[in-house]
Amino acid sequence: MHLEQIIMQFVSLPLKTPFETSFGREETKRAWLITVRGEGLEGYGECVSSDEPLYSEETHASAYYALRDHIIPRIRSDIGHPYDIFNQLKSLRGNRMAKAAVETAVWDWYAKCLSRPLCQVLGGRAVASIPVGVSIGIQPDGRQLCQVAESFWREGYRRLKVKIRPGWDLEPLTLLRRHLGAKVPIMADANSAYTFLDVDHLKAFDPLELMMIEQPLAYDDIIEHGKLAHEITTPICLDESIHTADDVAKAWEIGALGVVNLKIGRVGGYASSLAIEEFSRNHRIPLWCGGMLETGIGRAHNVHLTTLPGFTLPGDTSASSRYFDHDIITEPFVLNADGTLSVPKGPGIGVAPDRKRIRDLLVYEEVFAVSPQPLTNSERRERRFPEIDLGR
Ligand code: OSB
Ligand code: MG
Repeated sequence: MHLEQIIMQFVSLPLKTPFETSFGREETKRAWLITVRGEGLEGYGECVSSDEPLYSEETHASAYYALRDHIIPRIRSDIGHPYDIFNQLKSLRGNRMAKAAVETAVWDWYAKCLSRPLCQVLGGRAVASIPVGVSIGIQPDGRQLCQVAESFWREGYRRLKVKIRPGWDLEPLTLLRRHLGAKVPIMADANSAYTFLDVDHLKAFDPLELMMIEQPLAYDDIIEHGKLAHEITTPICLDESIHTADDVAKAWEIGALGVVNLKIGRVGGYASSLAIEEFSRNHRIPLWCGGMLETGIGRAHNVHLTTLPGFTLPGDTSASSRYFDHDIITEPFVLNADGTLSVPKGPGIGVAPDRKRIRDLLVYEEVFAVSPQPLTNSERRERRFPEIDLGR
């Protein structure tokens, strides 16, 4: 099978409501959409980089340069299997979100070449739908948190994740627990807002019976997460700390992790995601699929991945309407009454980009030819650095 073209499109679309975390507030979703073309078919991927290097090092600008100068030039046109992409890119350090954007697009394209849904090609279970939860940003006050959380719970979401930070943690969580009762699965996500010095404060969360606390400490504080796990009863879930299956294995070995949040972009694509799913399944570590406020394209990838048997808990892949008034796919994801999203049935990711909507949201576009042979170092260096305006 041969790839001919890779297209990068940068889009900007308003979020329905601002999303606030311990890093800051997001009002707009901006993302690189990747289209790969060949054999008369197209595959789609989305880069989950951010405006600023707060959640991870990767930004939309860093992803652009990584893709243009290093990733796309290494991709050869002849593809036997999407694992080829992982192998062609593994000498490049980091830049996992940028790599995943292309790698996931190639998996979609490959599944379409085989006329099979992506979940089948990935080895997922033959399920019609996947149970999902919702991630709730920091709210102006506890009363509003209770309102928002209750309405998501009534909609059918299977678990509620509450963003916390020092000054917005015990009080609103206690209020919410009282408001919804003991049976509602509630968890908290700190996005690294605490340090091990906060151990006594974090211990005070124990009576809330949270499902887990996600990434309480810094991304590189694996040892401290291990120490914290000995001090608190709330299970620790790692997000920002996990970039590879090896990271999961090491964190597991030292007891720093009780649950894994897997984001395809954060771990560099499907090859790495499948290794993490396998490790978690073999070690019976609860696993769920995280989210990065993706458009319908990235969301479809999350849904297909979540059909794998290792995904034992509802993830953050909510319906399109939770984020956008108007998604960029022709059939947005809707929440079924039983708190699930349906797995699209068509070939590949099974959702189609809404071309008119994308044209309306488009900030920048660039088309690359895929070379039969990877470019040499000097050919890569000779590439020009055009001025680009991402519309900030
Ligand atoms: O920490 O899981 C996180 C969104 C952006 C960056 C980091 C995170 C999140 C979310 C939202 O929690 C998950 C979603 O609804 O996509
Ligand atoms: Mg998180």
